[in-house]
Amino acid sequence: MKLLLLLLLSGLCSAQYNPNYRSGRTTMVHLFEWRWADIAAECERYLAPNGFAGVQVSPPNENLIITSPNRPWWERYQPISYKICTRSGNEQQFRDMVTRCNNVGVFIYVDAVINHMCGAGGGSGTRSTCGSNYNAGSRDFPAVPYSNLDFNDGKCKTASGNIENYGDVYQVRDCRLVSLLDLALEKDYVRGKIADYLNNLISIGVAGFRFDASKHMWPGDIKTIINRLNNLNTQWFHGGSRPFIFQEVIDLGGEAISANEYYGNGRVTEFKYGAKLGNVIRKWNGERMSYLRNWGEGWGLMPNDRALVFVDNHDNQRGHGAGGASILTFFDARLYKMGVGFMLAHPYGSARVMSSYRWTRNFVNGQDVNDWIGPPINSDGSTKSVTINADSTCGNDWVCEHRWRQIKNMVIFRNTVDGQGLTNWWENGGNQIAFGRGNRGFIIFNNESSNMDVTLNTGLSAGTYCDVISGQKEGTRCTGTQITVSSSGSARFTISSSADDPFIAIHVNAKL
Ligand code: AAO
Repeated sequence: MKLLLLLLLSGLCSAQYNPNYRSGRTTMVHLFEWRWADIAAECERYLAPNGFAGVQVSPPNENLIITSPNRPWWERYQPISYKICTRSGNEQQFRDMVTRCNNVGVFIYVDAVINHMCGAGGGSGTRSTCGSNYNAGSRDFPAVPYSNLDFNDGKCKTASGNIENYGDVYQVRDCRLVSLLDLALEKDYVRGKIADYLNNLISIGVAGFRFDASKHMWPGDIKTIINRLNNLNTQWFHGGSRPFIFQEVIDLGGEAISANEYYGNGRVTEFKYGAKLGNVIRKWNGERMSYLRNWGEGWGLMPNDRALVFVDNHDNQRGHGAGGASILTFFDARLYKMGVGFMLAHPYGSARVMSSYRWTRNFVNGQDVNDWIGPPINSDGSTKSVTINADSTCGNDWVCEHRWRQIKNMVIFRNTVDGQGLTNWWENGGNQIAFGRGNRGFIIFNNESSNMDVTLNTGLSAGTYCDVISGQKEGTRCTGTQITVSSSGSARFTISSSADDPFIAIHVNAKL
């Protein structure tokens, strides 16, 4: 009885750190700006068959329509109400997506914008994605409803009303982030409205939330909102399952607020991950891949069970948020695949893969002046659908990194080696490294300008394996390089420095 209680309690305590994935699945993909109808189809035709665990979706609630510039992606971070009604689709389409994705075991994680409403200069009228009336000047959002009593204007001490100094905790949490009207989350009424919104999503069947701009909310306020959330919908989840929570806190060090203040609430986005890994793979600042031998907490990253990790996100792939120039993106495809390959092979953290749309960058004084460009649109401003080409890539300017063979196969690798520690580490002191995951998988990188020819202990059982980077196992044949593991577990690897993808990954489910 005591043991049962203990188990139950420990289950409850760890609950919001657990993404609730189906067993054998490990990785979510952010389908940035996708329409609900396209996500539903993608769950069925691609994500479930390839072992993806979940999808982070763009904010589903009604937002301000911005026409100057013309429909930027960031208008979705300016809420007008909690009606499910955006360019991605209406409530019925959202429900259909959640149902269809859940039915194939791919769960939905909502980007929850609860720190603020639209910008102070957002004007008034019905220029919102569901046509709801609002008045930013008088702080009136009748479709929630919120009034001027529900914002932090009185509390903020800066002259502009905006955050002016990230060194001042009170400014960061009580003033407006880039002029966005800051909700008074200490008010029971505001907490209730937010909890109602999130509980509506939970009842529809979502499995968890990204809390946008968490640095700008007091951790204790977030906690009270989490405590008001219902358990997940038992149509798809075990009774008593708690929503997965990951909080967006940018902590690269050197500021008044640090990520660890949020560990009690849920996981936290680890922005150091992509920034540091980008430096390593680019070989900037004297970094080398060999230094990755103690990657994770050994590098000063947050505790493994608190970290939500990613190579790039929707902000830092275009110079918003933080991370700087080192961030790897699809624009640097060869390095990007190595970075994502490393992340998915390495046991640290809960991993998220980015899936983007293409835009034309235009750097003026080192700044991309096209960083605002929204998703591909039709002439009426509606978001273009994701079309699928014969070779399984995407059309209409959707990049679909998650469909790149190397990335998709590394998601399967991560699933295959799940639960195994990091083993058989090898390095040449420079930019050639290799490691295994117990007796389930092995990966090797050559990020040097010279060719590589090494024989290493893999930890795998004897046999012929198909490299899932240069190709993959299809039926009984291998479309890529074949690797022979001897009875002692060793194998010879040769990787040309000019290979399309200078890394090789093998695992037990790709054994011939
Ligand atoms: C838009 C316009 C604004 C306008 C506003 C209202 O661009 O000019 O004032 O509307 O009309 C997104 C866009 C914003 C957009 C907003 C609303 O990115 O451009 O504003 O929608 O439409 C901070 C926050 C972080 C936030 C990030 C962008 O802490 O939470 O800014 N990310 C989320 C979302 C994001 C969204 C919002 C929040 C708002 O992911 O898409 O904004 O809902 C430092 C701090 C960080 C801070 C950055 C950027 O980072 O540490 O906390 O992020 O500055 O201000 C080095 C440092 C690093 C530093 C970095 C940049 O790397 O090490 O610490 O430099 O200085």
